[in-house]
Amino acid sequence: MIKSMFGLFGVLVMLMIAACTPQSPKTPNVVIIYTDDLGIGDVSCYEAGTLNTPGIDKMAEEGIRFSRGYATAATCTPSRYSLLTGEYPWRNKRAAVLPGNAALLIDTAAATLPKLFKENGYTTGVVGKWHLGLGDGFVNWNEHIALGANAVGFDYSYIMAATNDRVPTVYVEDGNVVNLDKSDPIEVNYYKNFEGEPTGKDNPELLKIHPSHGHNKSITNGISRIGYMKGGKSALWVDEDMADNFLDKARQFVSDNQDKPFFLFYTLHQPHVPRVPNPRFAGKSGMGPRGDAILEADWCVSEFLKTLDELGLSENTLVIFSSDNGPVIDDGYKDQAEELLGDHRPWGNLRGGKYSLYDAGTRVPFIARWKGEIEPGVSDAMISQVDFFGCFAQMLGSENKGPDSKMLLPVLTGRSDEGRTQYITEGLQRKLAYHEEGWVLIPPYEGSKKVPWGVDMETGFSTEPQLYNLASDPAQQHDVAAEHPERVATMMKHFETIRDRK
Ligand code: NG6
Ligand code: CA
Repeated sequence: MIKSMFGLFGVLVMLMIAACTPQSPKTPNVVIIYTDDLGIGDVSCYEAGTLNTPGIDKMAEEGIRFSRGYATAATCTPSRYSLLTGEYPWRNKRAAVLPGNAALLIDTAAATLPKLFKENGYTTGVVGKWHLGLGDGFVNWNEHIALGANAVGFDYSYIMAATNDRVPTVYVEDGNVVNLDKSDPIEVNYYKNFEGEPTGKDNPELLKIHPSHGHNKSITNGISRIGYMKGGKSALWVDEDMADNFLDKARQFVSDNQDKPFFLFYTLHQPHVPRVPNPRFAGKSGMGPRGDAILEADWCVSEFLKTLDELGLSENTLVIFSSDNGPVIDDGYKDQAEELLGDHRPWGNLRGGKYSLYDAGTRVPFIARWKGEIEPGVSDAMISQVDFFGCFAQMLGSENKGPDSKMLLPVLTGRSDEGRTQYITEGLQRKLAYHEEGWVLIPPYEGSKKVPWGVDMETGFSTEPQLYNLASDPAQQHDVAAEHPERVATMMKHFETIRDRK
C-alpha cells in the first residue's frame, strides 16, 4: 500500500514538473514557396479566377488558407526585403525594384530570417529569384561574389541575380556564376551597350518574343531584356528549363538536408515576364503563356510537396505558399496575356494589382501547411509576410525579430484569429496605404492615376484622401472618406506614428 502510494506520489511529482517546465520549442523544417506576380485570383482555391491550380489547392486543403494574407509591397524587391528582415521596405531608401547589377541591399550586420534559423541549428538555403542585389555595386561576375545571399544567412544559394527579364541572364550558385567559361567573361551595363552586341531594338529579327514596352536591350535565348550584357555564352540560362532547374535544386537541398532541420526559401520565377514555360505546358491553360506559366508553377508546387512526402518529411515540415506582389497582365512583352484572358480575374474580387496601392497589389495567395499540426481550414485573420520573422522567432524562442514584424505564430498555425489590426502597404514610388481594423486609408498623393508606362494599372494615387471599408467593400468601389472625416484624421495620425517610428 505504502509502496503504491509512493508510486502515485512519484507520478504526480513528475506530472507537476512536466507542467512547470517550459515546452521546448518545436523545430520543424520550414519552407517558404514564393511566386512572382501571382494574383489572389490566379489560384483556384481562392474561387475567383477560371484557371485550375490543383497542386496549390491541395496544399490549401491540407493546411490553412488566409483570405487576408499580405505582401508588404506591390513590387518584388521591397516585399522580399521585408520578408527576410522583418522591416517595412520603405524604411530602407534603397529597397526599390533593383537593376541586375545593384549592390547587396540587406546589411550583412542586420538580423535576418535565415540567420535566425541558422542560429537555431538549421541549415538554410535559397533557390530561385533573388532580386536583392549582389556585390558592392561594382560586381565582377567572373570572380567569386562574396556579398550575396550567403552573406546574409543562407548556407546555400542557387539564384538568378534579379529577375528573368533583367541581365545578367545566368544562375549564380554560392556566389559563382554557373558554367562560366573564364575565357568568355561576362560584362554588364545598365546604361550603355557593348560594341557590336545585338539588341531587341535594333535586331527584332533575332527575337522569338517581342517587347510591348521596355525590354528591348540585350538578347538571350531569343528574348530581349532590361540592361546590356556581353559574354558568358556557356552560362546563359534557357528560360524553358528554368522551372525544372529550380525545382531540381530545391529538391536536392531538401534531400541533402533531410536528417537535420532546414529552412528553404524556394522562390519561383513564374508568372513574371518573360513568360516562357517549358513546352510541356504550352497551350495547356488556353490563356497563353501567362496561364501556362501558372500551371507550370502549380506543377512545381505539387512536385516539390511530393518530394517531402517521399522523404517522409511532410509531418515535420511547415510549408508556406505566397506571392511577392499582385498580378499584372501586360508587363512588357507581347504574349497575348490580355487577348486570351477571357473571364479569368487574376486580381480576384479585389481592385488593382501589381504596382497598385489598391488591395490586389499586396493581398496575395497565402497558405500554410504543416500536416498533423495545422488543422485545415480558412482564416480571415490579417497576416503579412513581414511577420514570418516574428512567427519563427516565437517558434524558436528568440526575442529578435526585426522592427516591424509581429509574433503571430498562433495565427499562422490556425490556433488564433487575433491577426494584425494595423498594417502599411507600399505601392509605386514608395507611396503607402494604411490598414486599421478592416479599413484602409490612402493618404493624398500627387502623381499619375495610371502606371506611367505601358502597364494598364491604377496606381491608387489621388490628391484627396481615400477611405475604404474593406470588410463591407473589398472591391474598393466606394470611397467613404467624405462621410468619415474623423476616422480619416485618426487613421492619418496612427499611420504617421508608425511610419515615423525610429
Ligand atoms: C519594371 C519592368 C517590369 C518588371 C518590373 C519588376 C519595364 C518597362 N517594366 O520596371 O517588366 O520587370 O520592373 O517586377 O521595364 S518585379 O516583380 O520584379 O517587381
Ligand atoms: Ca514580383
